[in-house]
Amino acid sequence: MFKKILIANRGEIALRVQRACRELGIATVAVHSTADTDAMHVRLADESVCIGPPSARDSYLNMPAILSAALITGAEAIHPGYGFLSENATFAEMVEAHNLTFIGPSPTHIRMMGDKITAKTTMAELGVPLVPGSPGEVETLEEAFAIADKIKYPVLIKAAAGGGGRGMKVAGQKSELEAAFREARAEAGAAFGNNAVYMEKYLDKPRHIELQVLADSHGSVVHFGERDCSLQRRHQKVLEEAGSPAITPAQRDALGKIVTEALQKIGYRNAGTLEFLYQDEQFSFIEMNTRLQVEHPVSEMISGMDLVHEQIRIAFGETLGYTQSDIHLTGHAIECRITAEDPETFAPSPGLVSVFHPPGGLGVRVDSALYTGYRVPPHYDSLIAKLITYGKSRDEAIARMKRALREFVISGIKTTIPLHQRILENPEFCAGDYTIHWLERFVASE
Ligand code: MV4
Repeated sequence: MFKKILIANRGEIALRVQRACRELGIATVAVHSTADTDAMHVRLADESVCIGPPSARDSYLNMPAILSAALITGAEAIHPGYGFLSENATFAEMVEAHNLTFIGPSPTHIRMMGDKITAKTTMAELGVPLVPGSPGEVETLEEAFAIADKIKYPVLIKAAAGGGGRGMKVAGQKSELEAAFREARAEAGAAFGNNAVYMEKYLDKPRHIELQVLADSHGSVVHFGERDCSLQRRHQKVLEEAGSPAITPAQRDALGKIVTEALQKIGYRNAGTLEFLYQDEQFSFIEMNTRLQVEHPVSEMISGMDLVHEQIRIAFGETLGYTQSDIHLTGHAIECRITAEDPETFAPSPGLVSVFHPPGGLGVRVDSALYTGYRVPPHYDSLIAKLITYGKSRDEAIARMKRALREFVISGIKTTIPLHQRILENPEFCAGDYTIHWLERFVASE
């Protein structure tokens, strides 16, 4: 096994990876910006290296500084966490070029899935269902009109380099297509330096359902069921659950079989998540994420597996050592993402945490890098804690979440705990009756 791993991240996910390393007997190297000198991930690591000033560009995205930190500390592998460099194929290549191991997929697969058009054409060839749309890039307005006539309005123009909703334009009818096409292209070019766009039929009330997979470097691929991530605000996930209240075990098994066979055919390795839209009993693949995701704990809770532990073993070249029939998904898990934001206006609320008292008890997990006296810096993502509850049933997980949210004390800064409390009191949420539009309407109606 690796003796030492560098964790190229901060906050709760840096702690999450450190915990897995500690349990595997692997020493950890933290990297940090000058704004994170007092951060928990620095305090708990075996060693730490300052890699630059507060701006993420100059620190957590600074590839030469991170590689140097790995080389001077004698780390053998780098875990990128999520965000930052986690889906940067060039970084993965640089890691390998320095004879270090990137704990994640191959640069080729990161690049393949980073281009949404290549991701979709690859999956389509492998028999994964897609939304009706353009077979690839839409290069001209004439082409756009022809495809829209075929798939019928409303249609959506998406950026090939996009994802997470950036650079998307809806055309409800023919008269709106020209503007949507031009705007999507211009925005994609400006935001990503790549103006390639594609087109899909616009689904008006889907759920966002994603499938968690793991693959070893010897051709074994398994899945851990789905997560329902429909509760989002401005393309930011707010609450996730495993499994989806809308999916039956038979649907899960059928989708899991298609996806694991597809990934085996392309030789995918390490953790991955396939995103689907689910509407009218149909799954449509939209994107694949080639990293560990924020919401991975809900899959861990229902499977009893440590996904980070598995990522590290896989990166070292070990075999999974189990098959799909060894994975038993039981019960239900919910994650509330708690951010340092005003729960009504969503204005950022960094600053001094005067009291941090996390909840506990049966079926409660808190992934957070906060502590009493910590100052939440203004430079990074506002996620400060993930509260995860597990129950034998969805109702039990909900009851535990309400109880845990009442116990949770974070003073000195504003947090979204009150928003989560209101969601959990809502009859539609409790009935599992929601789509990707539910949360925006809920927030607006309050
Ligand atoms: C869609 C869609 C409707 N129809 N594609 C937004 C982010 C990106 N991952 C995909 N997105 C969407 N793609 C088709 N063909 C609606 C969305 C969408 C969305 C998806 C998941 C979760 C929240 C969302 C909020 C608005 C739009």
